Amino acid sequence: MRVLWAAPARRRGAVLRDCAALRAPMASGPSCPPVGRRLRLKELLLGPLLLLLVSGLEPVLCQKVYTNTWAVHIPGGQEGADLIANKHGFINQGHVFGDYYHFRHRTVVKRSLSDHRGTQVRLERDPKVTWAEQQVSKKRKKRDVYQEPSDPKFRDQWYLYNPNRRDLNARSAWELGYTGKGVVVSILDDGIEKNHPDLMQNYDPDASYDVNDGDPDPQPRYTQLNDNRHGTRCAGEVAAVANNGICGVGVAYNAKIGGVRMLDGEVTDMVEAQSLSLNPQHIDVYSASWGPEDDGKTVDGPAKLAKEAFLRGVTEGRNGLGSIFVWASGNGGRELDSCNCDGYTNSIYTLSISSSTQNGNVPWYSEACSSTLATTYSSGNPKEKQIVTTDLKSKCTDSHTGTSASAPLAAGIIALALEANKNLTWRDMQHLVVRTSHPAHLLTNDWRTNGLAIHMDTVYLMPVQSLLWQKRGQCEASAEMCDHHGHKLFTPRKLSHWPRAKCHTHTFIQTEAYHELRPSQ
Ligand SMILES: [Ca+2]
Ligand SMILES: [Ca+2]
Ligand SMILES: [Ca+2]
Ligand SMILES: [Ca+2]
Repeated sequence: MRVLWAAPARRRGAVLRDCAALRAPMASGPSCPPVGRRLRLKELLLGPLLLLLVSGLEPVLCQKVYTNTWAVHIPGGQEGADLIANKHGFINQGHVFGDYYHFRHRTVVKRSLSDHRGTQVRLERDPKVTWAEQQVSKKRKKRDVYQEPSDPKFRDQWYLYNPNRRDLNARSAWELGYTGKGVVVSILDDGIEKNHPDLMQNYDPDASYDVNDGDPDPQPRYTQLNDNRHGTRCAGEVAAVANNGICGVGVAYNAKIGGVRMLDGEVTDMVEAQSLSLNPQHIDVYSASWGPEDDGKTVDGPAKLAKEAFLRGVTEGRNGLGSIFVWASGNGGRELDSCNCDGYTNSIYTLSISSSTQNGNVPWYSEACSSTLATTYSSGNPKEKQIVTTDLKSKCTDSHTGTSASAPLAAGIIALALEANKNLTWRDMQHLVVRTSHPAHLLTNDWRTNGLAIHMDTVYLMPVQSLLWQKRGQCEASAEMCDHHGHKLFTPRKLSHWPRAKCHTHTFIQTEAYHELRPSQ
């Protein structure tokens, strides 16, 4: 049984469930910027998301990103250049000017942090070649002036940008030119209205599939009660198109968006696995707003194939950087359900996202648990505003709710960070989310300092608002604190350094785990 995490009704016991579901380096310039410039960059990047970006960019700011293309100088004409290209494993992509040619190597990876010395030397040593240089990717920004989206419902998207600063501060990222370009997000749900006028332009068929019917078209099944609107609503939060005169905008309004129709039928282990592993070299972020029953009694999680899909996703997806799985933490607060008993949110491979209301309260449906990594806005009491997004039948709604609405907002924010730095691993992203999350005005009585206190204070002292909020335990379930080879990622000695509370020590351990999992570069 899988439950959709949208729109839980306020009446006791009336949690809505869908019956169908019962089932920059920047790429680096030539050299490391001087300290002064780095500081200015840092100042520029102040701001919630921007903190996210800073943390992501700093390690690579001085690193070159090598492409699989070479500029080669070969006197004597095109035919000779073709022969040289062939001889050294290149394709001649054409003539630039004079005797310069654009070569692309057949086997060298597209982007790499190290140069391909052997290929370079072989080219240079070829007597017909007078000069050759492996091309380095350079970051160039269009010098557009930022203009606020003109969409009619943008003003109602209080959580994206708000003069009172109770927002996700998406505008700071947009102002820097980050809008999700080149990033692909897929919503695993009950389908996506691909021809919705506010989604069509960003719709990506390669990030979409209909697992329920076994065809490539994820169009939702239409019913009188619009039961299958959930996926379309989640999709608009990520990537509704900007400045088209329709509805509002997505957080990452230039990202590509797809949908997998997988909740409108029997949900089996295989259906979940097939959805979680769709096109992992193309899709960057998978967003799921569903899970086991939120009834306070169910303990359930991914079975054999779905587990395997998560593992393959993080190890093989995105050319080894790892697929990013964003998960809604669940709506069982009223039933005292715990998201720690939900094997999807508590998997170390998912970024589990909870909700805060417009006024900064913990919503009545929110489940308190330590596997929650961060919080974004969503619905609250009847007087608080809800989420504006695309709706079935080409409509626009201002009443998307629950943790279902929070996870796609996080997926959109993650898409912005990925645009800024494509080289972030799945694990880097979890760290960015935790370290850059910020209490802002969130009202809750269970704030505690955790093992990451030092990092959190650094973030907290900066004059910024928060993009994602950290709250509560911040630890993953201890049973999961192993790497995928089953090796323990912490030792009792480390535990004893942080005796404050069980949960908090786990946060610290997660950091340790990160260092062990991080690929050595
Ligand atoms: Ca279909
Ligand atoms: Ca729009
Ligand atoms: Ca739950
Ligand atoms: Ca998780």
